[in-house]
Amino acid sequence: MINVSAFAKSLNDKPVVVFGLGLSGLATVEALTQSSIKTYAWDDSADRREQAAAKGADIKEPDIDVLEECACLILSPGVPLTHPKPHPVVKAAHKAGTEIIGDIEILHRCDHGHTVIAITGTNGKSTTTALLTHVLNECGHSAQMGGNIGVPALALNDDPKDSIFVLEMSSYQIDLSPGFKPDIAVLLNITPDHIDRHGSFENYKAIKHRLLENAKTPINVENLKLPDAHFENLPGDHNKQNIAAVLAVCGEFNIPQDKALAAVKTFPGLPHRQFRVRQIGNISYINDSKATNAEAASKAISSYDEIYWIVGGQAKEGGLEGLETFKTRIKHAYLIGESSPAFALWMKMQGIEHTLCETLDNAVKTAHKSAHSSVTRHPSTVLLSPACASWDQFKSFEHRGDVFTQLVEDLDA
Ligand code: UMA
Repeated sequence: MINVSAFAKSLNDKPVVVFGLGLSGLATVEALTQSSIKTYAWDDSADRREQAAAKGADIKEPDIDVLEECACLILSPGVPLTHPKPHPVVKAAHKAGTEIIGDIEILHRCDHGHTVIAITGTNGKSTTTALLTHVLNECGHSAQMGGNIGVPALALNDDPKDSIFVLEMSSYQIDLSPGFKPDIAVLLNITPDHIDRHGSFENYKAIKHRLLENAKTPINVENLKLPDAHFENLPGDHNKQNIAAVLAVCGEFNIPQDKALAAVKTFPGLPHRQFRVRQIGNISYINDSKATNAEAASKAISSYDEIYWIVGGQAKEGGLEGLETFKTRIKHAYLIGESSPAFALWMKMQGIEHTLCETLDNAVKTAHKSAHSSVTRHPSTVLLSPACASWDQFKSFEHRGDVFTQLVEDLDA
């Protein structure tokens, strides 16, 4: 847990209010109350409110009066700041003249002394964050990962002091970190995503670029020469961009390239990102549930041939646009979720054979059956790479990937 006493001092004895008590909100409450900061907290879920109360928060719905009393509103990244429209608590904070920040801004204001590397981009940021953390640790440094990857920033270990913080930053988190100045910032790529939350692609791009502009050492991977080496046999969705980013950061720590590349080769990969769940005969079952848009799905689809593709969910703007390039790799598609009517139309236009399966359970069983009854003897892949958000049928992409893994493990060999 991060010691937030420096942040506490900056508050001049005023309380703060935490809105949204998910992973990051609850960790924030814990860090704040440990430093004896008077903390109001609210979540629409009663269960979450109870958890925050147990950590010492004062449960109060933040109306204008509460917000006027507070030094700042600490907002969860999942709560709309500007689009599709500001959450009522955001409007109330504006009226009260109360600053709105997120947990990573608090980390920045803590005078913690750790070197901070922030990684952003539309796709590949979790893999790069995990890969870089792995490589730094293998090369004699001490590194921890946090942020969007699932470990809230304030839940990182403050000790040892020489531990490097590698933070995956979503656009939502950057938006809530106006003063955050990382030592190193990495921008991997930008393609349209999260337009619903940022209003336009221009706005989304501007937010991502702000991270680079505020960094002491900015690294824009799109301007780097990508490595020539081949890494096709590594687990996970490694690609040249991840590796270029890792090598560039390692250069800042004077880590020799050959040492960094040797460490890249021992990276085990991340679950839900082109993770091989099982092999039955010459058929691989791949969990790529993290692919929540077409661009991310293209990484997996371009990596395999003879694909039995499970796709669909809550569609992003543009749907499957761009994936037509890979249609010859797809043997059959199995459509799930609310995007099915639109995706079926797209499949028809591309001449891709498809089956409406509605649920993941149906899709896994049907894909398994057709892959095994196929007359070809080529290696083939049952691939969950949905190109969609998961929220129509699942709690999260992790939940969707876990369900897929269980279904695959339950299949008869
Ligand atoms: N809430 C309300 N009222 C509302 C809206 C929300 O009370 O009107 C409450 C919800 O009940 C919930 C909380 O606010 O309890 C929302 O929490 P959250 O969605 O911000 O989620 P956390 O659990 O705090 O997780 C966040 C990140 N979530 C999002 O950005 C949506 C996690 O990224 C991150 O791992 C975690 O902090 C730790 O830093 C997840 C994510 O989906 C993986 N990120 C998006 C992505 O990768 O595309 C950006």
